[in-house]
Amino acid sequence: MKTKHLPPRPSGWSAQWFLSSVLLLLGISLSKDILDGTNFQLSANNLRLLNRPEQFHGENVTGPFFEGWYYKTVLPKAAGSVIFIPGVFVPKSMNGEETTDTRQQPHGFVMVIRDPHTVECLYYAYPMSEFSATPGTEDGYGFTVRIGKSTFHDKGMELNLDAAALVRTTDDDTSAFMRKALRERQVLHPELRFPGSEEKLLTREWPRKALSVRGSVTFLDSVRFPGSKLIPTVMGPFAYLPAMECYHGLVSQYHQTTGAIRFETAEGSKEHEFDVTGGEGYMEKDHGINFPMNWIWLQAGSFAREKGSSLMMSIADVPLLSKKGMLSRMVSSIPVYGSWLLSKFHMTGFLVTLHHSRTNTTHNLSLYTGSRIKSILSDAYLNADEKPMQEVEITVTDFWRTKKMMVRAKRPIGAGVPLPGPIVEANRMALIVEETLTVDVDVVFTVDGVIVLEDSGSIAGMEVVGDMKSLISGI
Ligand SMILES: *[C@@H]1O[C@H](CO)[C@@H](O)[C@H](O)[C@H]1NC(C)=O
Ligand SMILES: *[C@@H]1O[C@H](CO)[C@@H](O)[C@H](O)[C@H]1NC(C)=O
Ligand SMILES: CC(=O)N[C@H]1CO[C@H](CO)[C@@H](O)[C@@H]1O
Repeated sequence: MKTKHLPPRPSGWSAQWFLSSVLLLLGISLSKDILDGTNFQLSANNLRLLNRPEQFHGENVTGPFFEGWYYKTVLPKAAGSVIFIPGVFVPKSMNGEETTDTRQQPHGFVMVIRDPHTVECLYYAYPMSEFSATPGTEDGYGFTVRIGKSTFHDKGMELNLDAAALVRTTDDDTSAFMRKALRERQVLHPELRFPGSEEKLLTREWPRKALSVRGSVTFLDSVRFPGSKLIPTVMGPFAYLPAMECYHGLVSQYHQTTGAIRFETAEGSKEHEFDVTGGEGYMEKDHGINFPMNWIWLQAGSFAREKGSSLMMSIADVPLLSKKGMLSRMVSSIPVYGSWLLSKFHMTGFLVTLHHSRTNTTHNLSLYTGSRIKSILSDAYLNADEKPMQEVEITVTDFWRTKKMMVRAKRPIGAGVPLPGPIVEANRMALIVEETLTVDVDVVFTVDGVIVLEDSGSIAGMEVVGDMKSLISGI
């Protein structure tokens, strides 16, 4: 007779083992910041604003903390784009140490980048007393952020940025960033080692100009991300974890724009004016304590055939233990295996959303929907004008393998604008990413082998940051 009546010990044991591992992991991710002794308030805000990714999450929060709203406006006929990033940065407490470096103090900022007529990222800084954020009332969605004399909200922005508030990037900062960007490119594209290639691979230094910005832009017919209980934001169920390092929010997948943006010299004469009536826009945001280690981010609208469609892809190496935390110090102190073990505590997360305008559907091929990134291929070559180009091809399928998306992004190397971001190790805002504003993107999206969208977007934005080998090996 076979003894089948007793629950077999080994599997009972492994179920317990499994359960406690899951609980341990959950405990680690929930409590790592509590163990760090910081950002308790941030976790509380994250839970309170679970369904409101567009809102300010920094009320009463101690540093390190950052939050930024990304407003992209594409000019009519996709002739270029202008991007505004209002936000706030709070470094971790310096224990009374004094600093005269604005980017190392708590401050509000507005970053401005544009193409054509590109200049270096204009960085307007304001004391915290000139930053305020209020939740909107209308259907519980609206929000307003005021920085200095400018206002940013869900239906547009009123711009009034004085050249006097500009803070320049230091030469040290610039050259440190250039060296890092070059190193990363050489690792990713060893095939571009032809004579003179170093120079061709370099990030360009853009002219510096003291400019003021005035004007206003109004958004029409914003397409929001359709949330639900399980997927309250584009982060999906991850939105319920209150202590992640970085949260992403999709505020407007697509909208149309009216208005004008005028750039002036410090003396007040017109430098350039962009008419944005008939333009298109997109808005997302980020907040948290740190950026991911390595990431690819791509956002494309302005599709040639299916106007109103919009694609967002974000693939990032996400640490599960904060580097300075007690647990990661404990793990890394384990002899021999410590640093290897610590390197296992990260995962490659990805968010992929495609709003398809003709069918008014948002397709969601993010990690939490069970989707898979089949491949990330990258290639670099010289085009007919001897200009170095980078091509990144990403293929994603959904859980049932019925939906398939192939995205091919093509961008000129070294034509992006270096942007500041929070650098936790340095406890300040410093150049962290080069954003390319002139990316061509081909998308083929099929359902059950039938083509739903086959189109090309232009004036897309793209960032490729950090160790791509590690990112790709994690998928
Ligand atoms: C922030 O602090 C103020 C004053 O202590 C308090 O009234 C307010 O409720 C706090 N806000 C949050 C979100 O905790
Ligand atoms: C698209 O669908 C959403 C609901 O998911 C609806 O609120 C909106 O009005 C629709 N837009 C159009 C243009 O039909
Ligand atoms: C497979 C899946 O869960 N897809 C969902 C992704 O998120 C969008 C927006 O909330 C939903 O509409 C999809 O059903």
